[in-house]
Amino acid sequence: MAERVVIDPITRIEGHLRIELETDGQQIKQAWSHGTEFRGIETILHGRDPRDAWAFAQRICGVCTTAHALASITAVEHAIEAMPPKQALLIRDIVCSAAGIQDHAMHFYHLHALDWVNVASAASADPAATVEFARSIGSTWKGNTIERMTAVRDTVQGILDSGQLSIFTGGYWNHPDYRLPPEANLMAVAHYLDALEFQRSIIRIVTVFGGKNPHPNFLVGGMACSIDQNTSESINQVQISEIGKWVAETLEFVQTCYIPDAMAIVGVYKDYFDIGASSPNYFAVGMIGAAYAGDPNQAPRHPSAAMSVKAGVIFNDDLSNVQDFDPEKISESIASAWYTYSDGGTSLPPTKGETNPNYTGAKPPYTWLSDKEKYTWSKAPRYDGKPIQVGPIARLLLAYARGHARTVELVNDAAAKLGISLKQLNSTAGRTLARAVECLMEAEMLANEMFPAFIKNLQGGDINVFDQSKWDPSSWPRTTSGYSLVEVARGTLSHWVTIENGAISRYQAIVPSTWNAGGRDEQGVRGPYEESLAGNGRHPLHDPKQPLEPLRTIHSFDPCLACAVHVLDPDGNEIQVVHTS
Ligand code: NFE
Repeated sequence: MAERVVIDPITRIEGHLRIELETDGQQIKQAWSHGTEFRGIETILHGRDPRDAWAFAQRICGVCTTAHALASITAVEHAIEAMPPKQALLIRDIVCSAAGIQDHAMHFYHLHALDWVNVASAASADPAATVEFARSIGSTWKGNTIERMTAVRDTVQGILDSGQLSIFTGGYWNHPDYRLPPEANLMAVAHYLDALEFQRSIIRIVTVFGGKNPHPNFLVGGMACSIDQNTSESINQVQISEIGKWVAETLEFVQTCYIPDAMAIVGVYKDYFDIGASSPNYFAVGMIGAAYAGDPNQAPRHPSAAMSVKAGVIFNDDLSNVQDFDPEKISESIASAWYTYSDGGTSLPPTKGETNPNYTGAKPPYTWLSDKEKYTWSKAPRYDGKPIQVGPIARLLLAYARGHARTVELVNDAAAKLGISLKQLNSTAGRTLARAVECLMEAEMLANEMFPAFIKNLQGGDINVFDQSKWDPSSWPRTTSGYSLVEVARGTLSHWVTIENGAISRYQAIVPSTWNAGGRDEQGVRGPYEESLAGNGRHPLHDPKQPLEPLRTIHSFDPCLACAVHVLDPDGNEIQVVHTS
């Protein structure tokens, strides 16, 4: 008999994602993805000066603030035909990369690793054997010392002895499907702590160029940072050499710590390459960091390694037939979302998009939302009417299909080591692996291409980071519109703006987590989160009281529901309600 299971909230941060499941035995048969908070930042933007939009739009999220600011200024620049200087665009690439790498590392270690790593087990590990284990998986991370492992083991033991698990409270530490030996668990917990330090360190790159983080400063027409190598008030030689060190540290961390850890973990949980397959359609406009003002089929505004892969769409897992990307095929369905459209329909393209909230769900505190047609605050974006997976997996598959040499090399190497096929990348473990591989390529692009190009330009005397020719609204058309497509950590982010008489009259953001978290459309076709859990009726769920397996799968998308839903927060006749933390 079908049993109902509710997991709410589902993430450690951005906690307004709820998953409702129907199971039979130990298998998931049906799934619904719910964004349970309306935010409506787009509405706040109406009537404002488009040059200020980035500062509001970046408040869509507390994680990918840089991503939204960048998408916003790029959309506005498209509308008013502003062209930032090359050095400003390069600084944006550097900032975007630093933020993207931080985001991926933070996701792997702090938001996902404990789905696979048992912290409690780490207390029984032998530190010397742990160092040996790290060596055996190819980790040459400088933190792999007996002293460090001993200290971390003692810390974990101290936490367990205190009975207060602090940041590790709420884990399902007695779940039978934690498979790593104690030494692997201790190594991973040590790296979890090291990654906290790493992500704090790398984000200083954003802080220097953007003035602060989160919510760094941007500028329509350029960047808000002035550069003068010889003055203390500007970005100067001291800061530039510090950034050089952080860039090198970043590559070192990803190469010696993140990649070996990710490979080792997905290697132990190899059956997860056959679990969690989702909607087999993908698109991307390039590699992570690619940023287009308008149609990605036009030549990019500046050379960027991230844009060396041409935008494209893959349907039905068919990598042999990549189709051209057409922004006009994007629409957002509200068939399952608590909104109305003024034409009475359920689907609109973003250029005509609307954000009219209309909650028709159960009165809180509710127990079950999925028995109504509308059940979420997340719209359901569609491309050519189809649900699309966006994110590292989409970018990796597109780059592979397009023959991008480094991608082909890394993917083939990982697949050979793990004994998996390319098709198996559409899975829980595949999305996690794709993120790690992509992070390595992004760190390589940052260290080997973007930062050296910035330095070379500086050496040539190029310190121009702002073009003011389109700053004054009198230089803009009376009515104009524009959009951006930017590849950020969780997938393709697009902002769409219409400007009338110098003020914003329409603003829409279609966000990576909206693509992945959205619900069913007019045809009843599930969104990617839902499909990953209910697609084949065989997704495991061993114990409804400890829903570790569906958490692994949903976390593999790196959900951010603050972004997805872009003000109302109800609490939650299920058989089981699980509160995760
Ligand atoms: Ni709130 Fe975001 C990213 C954006 S959401 S984290 O990356 O845009 O999917």
